[in-house]
Amino acid sequence: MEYLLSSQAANGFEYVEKTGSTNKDLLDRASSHPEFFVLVTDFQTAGRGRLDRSWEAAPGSSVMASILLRPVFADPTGVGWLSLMAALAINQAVSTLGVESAVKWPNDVLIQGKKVSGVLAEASSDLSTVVLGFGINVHQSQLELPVATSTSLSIATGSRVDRDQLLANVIKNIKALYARLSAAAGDAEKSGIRKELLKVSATVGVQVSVEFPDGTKAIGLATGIDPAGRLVLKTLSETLKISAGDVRHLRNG
Ligand code: BT5
Repeated sequence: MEYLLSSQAANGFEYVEKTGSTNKDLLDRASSHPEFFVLVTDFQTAGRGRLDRSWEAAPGSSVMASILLRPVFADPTGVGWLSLMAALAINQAVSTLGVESAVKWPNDVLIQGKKVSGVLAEASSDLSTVVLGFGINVHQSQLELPVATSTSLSIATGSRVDRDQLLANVIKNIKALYARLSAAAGDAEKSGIRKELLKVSATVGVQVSVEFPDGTKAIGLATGIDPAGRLVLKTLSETLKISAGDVRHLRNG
Protein backbone atom coordinates (compact mmCIF):
# COMPACT_ATOMS: atom_id res chain seq x y z
CA MET A 1 0.00 0.00 0.00
CA GLU A 2 1.29 3.48 -0.93
CA TYR A 3 1.06 6.15 1.77
CA LEU A 4 2.42 9.15 -0.10
CA LEU A 5 0.23 11.85 1.49
CA SER A 6 0.65 10.37 4.97
CA SER A 7 4.42 10.17 4.66
CA GLN A 8 4.45 13.84 3.65
CA ALA A 9 2.33 14.77 6.69
CA ALA A 10 4.56 12.87 9.15
CA ASN A 11 8.13 13.55 10.33
CA GLY A 12 9.52 10.19 9.33
CA PHE A 13 7.34 7.36 8.12
CA GLU A 14 7.37 3.60 7.78
CA TYR A 15 4.85 1.23 6.23
CA VAL A 16 5.03 -2.49 6.93
CA GLU A 17 2.68 -4.98 5.33
CA LYS A 18 2.27 -6.96 8.54
CA THR A 19 3.45 -6.84 12.14
CA GLY A 20 2.45 -7.83 15.68
CA SER A 21 1.47 -4.40 16.98
CA THR A 22 2.49 -0.98 15.66
CA ASN A 23 2.31 0.38 19.22
CA LYS A 24 4.72 -2.26 20.52
CA ASP A 25 7.12 -1.76 17.59
CA LEU A 26 7.22 2.00 17.96
CA LEU A 27 7.65 1.86 21.75
CA ASP A 28 10.54 -0.60 21.30
CA ARG A 29 12.24 1.63 18.72
CA ALA A 30 11.25 5.04 20.08
CA SER A 31 14.78 6.22 20.82
CA SER A 32 15.83 6.05 17.17
CA HIS A 33 12.92 8.09 15.78
CA PRO A 34 11.89 11.77 15.86
CA GLU A 35 8.67 13.16 17.23
CA PHE A 36 5.80 12.62 14.78
CA PHE A 37 7.35 9.53 13.31
CA VAL A 38 4.47 7.38 12.05
CA LEU A 39 4.36 3.59 11.67
CA VAL A 40 1.45 2.09 9.73
CA THR A 41 0.56 -1.45 8.80
CA ASP A 42 -2.02 -3.36 6.78
CA PHE A 43 -2.31 -6.19 9.28
CA GLN A 44 -1.56 -6.85 12.95
CA THR A 45 -1.27 -10.32 14.44
CA ALA A 46 -1.32 -9.02 18.03
CA GLY A 47 -3.14 -5.68 17.79
CA ARG A 48 -3.58 -4.21 21.23
CA GLY A 49 -6.61 -2.64 22.87
CA ARG A 50 -6.72 -1.27 26.40
CA LEU A 51 -6.52 -3.57 29.44
CA ASP A 52 -5.06 -6.53 27.51
CA ARG A 53 -7.89 -6.55 25.01
CA SER A 54 -7.22 -6.98 21.31
CA TRP A 55 -7.85 -4.97 18.15
CA GLU A 56 -8.84 -7.07 15.18
CA ALA A 57 -8.99 -6.16 11.51
CA ALA A 58 -8.55 -8.22 8.35
CA PRO A 59 -5.52 -7.44 6.12
CA GLY A 60 -5.94 -4.20 4.17
CA SER A 61 -9.33 -3.42 5.71
CA SER A 62 -8.39 -0.48 7.87
CA VAL A 63 -5.91 2.12 9.03
CA MET A 64 -3.75 0.89 11.91
CA ALA A 65 -1.02 3.33 12.84
CA SER A 66 1.04 4.69 15.72
CA ILE A 67 2.49 8.17 16.18
CA LEU A 68 5.46 8.99 18.38
CA LEU A 69 5.26 12.00 20.71
CA ARG A 70 7.63 13.41 23.31
CA PRO A 71 5.39 15.69 25.34
CA VAL A 72 6.99 18.21 27.67
CA PHE A 73 4.07 19.85 29.44
CA ALA A 74 4.25 22.01 32.55
CA ASP A 75 0.67 20.95 33.32
CA PRO A 76 0.74 17.32 34.56
CA THR A 77 -2.80 16.68 33.27
CA GLY A 78 -1.68 17.32 29.67
CA VAL A 79 -0.40 13.80 28.99
CA GLY A 80 -3.74 12.35 30.06
CA TRP A 81 -5.39 14.36 27.28
CA LEU A 82 -3.41 12.82 24.44
CA SER A 83 -5.72 9.89 23.87
CA LEU A 84 -8.81 12.15 23.90
CA MET A 85 -6.96 14.53 21.59
CA ALA A 86 -6.29 11.71 19.11
CA ALA A 87 -9.95 10.65 19.23
CA LEU A 88 -10.91 14.28 18.53
CA ALA A 89 -8.48 14.37 15.57
CA ILE A 90 -9.98 11.17 14.13
CA ASN A 91 -13.47 12.56 14.70
CA GLN A 92 -12.51 15.67 12.70
CA ALA A 93 -11.15 13.51 9.87
CA VAL A 94 -14.36 11.45 9.78
CA SER A 95 -16.42 14.67 9.66
CA THR A 96 -14.59 15.79 6.52
CA LEU A 97 -16.01 12.68 4.84
CA GLY A 98 -19.49 14.11 5.49
CA VAL A 99 -20.30 11.57 8.19
CA GLU A 100 -21.56 12.59 11.60
CA SER A 101 -19.47 11.04 14.34
CA ALA A 102 -18.86 11.54 18.05
CA VAL A 103 -16.22 10.80 20.67
CA LYS A 104 -17.06 8.29 23.36
CA TRP A 105 -15.04 8.82 26.52
CA PRO A 106 -12.23 7.91 26.83
CA ASN A 107 -10.96 6.62 23.48
CA ASP A 108 -13.54 5.70 20.87
CA VAL A 109 -15.03 7.37 17.82
CA LEU A 110 -18.60 6.35 17.10
CA ILE A 111 -20.86 6.64 14.08
CA GLN A 112 -24.53 6.26 14.97
CA GLY A 113 -23.51 4.72 18.29
CA LYS A 114 -21.18 2.14 16.72
CA LYS A 115 -17.39 2.09 17.13
CA VAL A 116 -15.47 3.03 13.98
CA SER A 117 -12.19 3.78 15.72
CA GLY A 118 -10.31 3.16 18.95
CA VAL A 119 -7.22 4.88 20.37
CA LEU A 120 -4.56 3.37 22.60
CA ALA A 121 -2.00 5.71 24.20
CA GLU A 122 1.01 3.97 25.73
CA ALA A 123 4.04 5.53 27.42
CA SER A 124 7.64 4.37 27.74
CA SER A 125 8.69 3.36 31.26
CA ASP A 126 10.47 6.68 31.85
CA LEU A 127 7.37 8.51 30.50
CA SER A 128 9.51 10.51 28.06
CA THR A 129 7.73 9.01 25.07
CA VAL A 130 4.07 8.52 24.30
CA VAL A 131 2.89 6.37 21.42
CA LEU A 132 -0.58 7.18 20.16
CA GLY A 133 -1.97 4.16 18.32
CA PHE A 134 -5.28 4.05 16.52
CA GLY A 135 -7.30 1.72 14.41
CA ILE A 136 -9.93 3.05 12.02
CA ASN A 137 -12.28 0.64 10.29
CA VAL A 138 -12.41 1.58 6.62
CA HIS A 139 -13.41 -1.11 4.13
CA GLN A 140 -15.07 -3.76 6.30
CA SER A 141 -18.61 -4.99 5.71
CA GLN A 142 -20.70 -5.63 8.83
CA LEU A 143 -19.92 -9.36 8.56
CA GLU A 144 -16.16 -8.68 8.52
CA LEU A 145 -16.26 -6.62 11.72
CA PRO A 146 -15.31 -8.34 14.99
CA VAL A 147 -18.24 -7.15 17.10
CA ALA A 148 -21.83 -6.16 16.29
CA THR A 149 -21.32 -2.79 18.00
CA SER A 150 -18.70 -1.73 15.44
CA THR A 151 -18.95 -0.10 12.03
CA SER A 152 -16.71 1.02 9.19
CA LEU A 153 -16.40 4.12 7.01
CA SER A 154 -17.45 2.10 4.00
CA ILE A 155 -20.72 1.14 5.73
CA ALA A 156 -21.27 4.73 6.88
CA THR A 157 -20.45 6.51 3.61
CA GLY A 158 -21.50 3.86 1.12
CA SER A 159 -18.33 4.60 -0.81
CA ARG A 160 -14.65 3.67 -0.89
CA VAL A 161 -12.56 5.85 1.40
CA ASP A 162 -8.88 6.46 0.54
CA ARG A 163 -6.84 5.16 3.50
CA ASP A 164 -3.80 7.31 2.66
CA GLN A 165 -5.86 10.51 2.51
CA LEU A 166 -7.61 9.55 5.76
CA LEU A 167 -4.37 8.84 7.62
CA ALA A 168 -2.78 12.03 6.28
CA ASN A 169 -5.76 14.02 7.60
CA VAL A 170 -5.53 12.34 11.01
CA ILE A 171 -1.79 13.08 11.23
CA LYS A 172 -2.36 16.74 10.29
CA ASN A 173 -5.21 17.06 12.80
CA ILE A 174 -3.16 15.48 15.59
CA LYS A 175 -0.24 17.80 14.78
CA ALA A 176 -2.50 20.87 14.92
CA LEU A 177 -4.21 19.86 18.19
CA TYR A 178 -0.88 18.86 19.77
CA ALA A 179 0.64 22.23 18.80
CA ARG A 180 -2.27 23.96 20.56
CA LEU A 181 -1.95 21.76 23.66
CA SER A 182 1.82 22.32 23.75
CA ALA A 183 1.40 26.09 23.35
CA ALA A 184 -0.90 25.99 26.39
CA ALA A 185 1.75 23.96 28.32
CA GLY A 186 -0.58 20.92 28.42
CA ASP A 187 -3.62 22.81 29.75
CA ALA A 188 -6.60 21.43 27.79
CA GLU A 189 -8.86 24.19 29.06
CA LYS A 190 -6.60 27.03 27.89
CA SER A 191 -5.93 25.32 24.55
CA GLY A 192 -9.68 25.16 23.86
CA ILE A 193 -9.43 21.41 23.31
CA ARG A 194 -11.68 20.53 26.25
CA LYS A 195 -14.40 22.79 24.87
CA GLU A 196 -14.08 21.26 21.41
CA LEU A 197 -14.22 17.76 22.80
CA LEU A 198 -17.36 18.54 24.81
CA LYS A 199 -19.08 19.69 21.58
CA VAL A 200 -18.59 16.29 19.97
CA SER A 201 -18.88 14.10 23.06
CA ALA A 202 -21.21 11.12 22.69
CA THR A 203 -20.98 10.48 26.44
CA VAL A 204 -21.72 13.78 28.16
CA GLY A 205 -25.43 14.18 28.88
CA VAL A 206 -26.02 10.45 28.69
CA GLN A 207 -26.98 7.94 31.37
CA VAL A 208 -24.04 5.53 31.53
CA SER A 209 -22.74 2.48 33.31
CA VAL A 210 -19.02 2.57 34.07
CA GLU A 211 -16.94 -0.49 34.82
CA PHE A 212 -13.72 0.30 36.68
CA PRO A 213 -10.45 -1.59 36.07
CA ASP A 214 -11.02 -3.52 39.36
CA GLY A 215 -14.36 -4.83 38.04
CA THR A 216 -16.64 -2.65 40.20
CA LYS A 217 -19.36 -0.58 38.53
CA ALA A 218 -21.20 2.71 38.86
CA ILE A 219 -24.31 4.00 37.10
CA GLY A 220 -25.22 7.63 36.68
CA LEU A 221 -25.48 10.65 34.42
CA ALA A 222 -22.25 11.70 32.67
CA THR A 223 -22.32 15.46 33.29
CA GLY A 224 -18.97 16.54 31.92
CA ILE A 225 -15.27 16.01 31.27
CA ASP A 226 -13.19 17.96 33.75
CA PRO A 227 -10.02 19.98 32.99
CA ALA A 228 -7.93 16.88 33.83
CA GLY A 229 -9.79 14.80 31.21
CA ARG A 230 -11.76 12.82 33.80
CA LEU A 231 -15.36 11.83 33.20
CA VAL A 232 -17.70 13.46 35.71
CA LEU A 233 -20.42 11.02 36.77
CA LYS A 234 -23.37 12.01 38.93
CA THR A 235 -24.76 8.93 40.65
CA LEU A 236 -27.75 8.90 43.02
CA SER A 237 -25.44 9.38 46.00
CA GLU A 238 -22.31 11.19 44.82
CA THR A 239 -20.35 12.86 42.02
CA LEU A 240 -17.39 10.83 40.79
CA LYS A 241 -14.43 11.98 38.69
CA ILE A 242 -13.28 8.98 36.72
CA SER A 243 -9.83 8.69 35.18
CA ALA A 244 -10.04 5.08 33.91
CA GLY A 245 -12.95 2.82 33.09
CA ASP A 246 -15.17 1.33 30.41
CA VAL A 247 -18.33 3.20 29.60
CA ARG A 248 -21.59 1.78 28.34
CA HIS A 249 -24.12 4.31 27.10
CA LEU A 250 -27.57 3.49 28.50
CA ARG A 251 -29.86 6.29 27.25
CA ASN A 252 -29.96 10.07 26.95
CA GLY A 253 -30.34 11.70 30.38
C1 BT5 B 1 -9.20 0.30 21.73
O1 BT5 B 1 -9.16 -0.49 22.85
O2 BT5 B 1 -10.20 0.64 21.15
C2 BT5 B 1 -7.83 0.71 21.23
C3 BT5 B 1 -7.52 0.11 19.90
C4 BT5 B 1 -6.21 0.59 19.36
C5 BT5 B 1 -5.78 -0.18 18.13
C6 BT5 B 1 -4.57 0.40 17.48
S1 BT5 B 1 -4.25 -0.29 15.94
C7 BT5 B 1 -2.69 0.44 15.84
C8 BT5 B 1 -2.11 0.42 17.26
N1 BT5 B 1 -1.33 -0.76 17.50
C9 BT5 B 1 -1.90 -1.57 18.43
O3 BT5 B 1 -1.46 -2.67 18.80
N2 BT5 B 1 -3.04 -0.99 18.87
C10 BT5 B 1 -3.26 0.31 18.26
P1 BT5 B 1 -10.43 -0.85 23.72
O4 BT5 B 1 -11.20 0.38 24.09
O5 BT5 B 1 -9.91 -1.71 24.81
O6 BT5 B 1 -11.33 -1.68 22.74
C11 BT5 B 1 -11.02 -3.00 22.40
C12 BT5 B 1 -12.33 -3.70 22.12
O7 BT5 B 1 -12.87 -3.16 20.90
C13 BT5 B 1 -12.19 -5.18 21.88
O8 BT5 B 1 -12.29 -5.90 23.08
C14 BT5 B 1 -13.36 -5.48 20.95
O9 BT5 B 1 -14.57 -5.62 21.68
C15 BT5 B 1 -13.48 -4.18 20.16
N3 BT5 B 1 -12.81 -4.27 18.86
C16 BT5 B 1 -11.75 -5.02 18.47
N4 BT5 B 1 -11.43 -4.78 17.19
C17 BT5 B 1 -12.32 -3.85 16.75
C18 BT5 B 1 -12.53 -3.19 15.52
N5 BT5 B 1 -11.78 -3.42 14.45
N6 BT5 B 1 -13.55 -2.31 15.45
C19 BT5 B 1 -14.34 -2.03 16.50
N7 BT5 B 1 -14.21 -2.63 17.69
C20 BT5 B 1 -13.20 -3.52 17.82
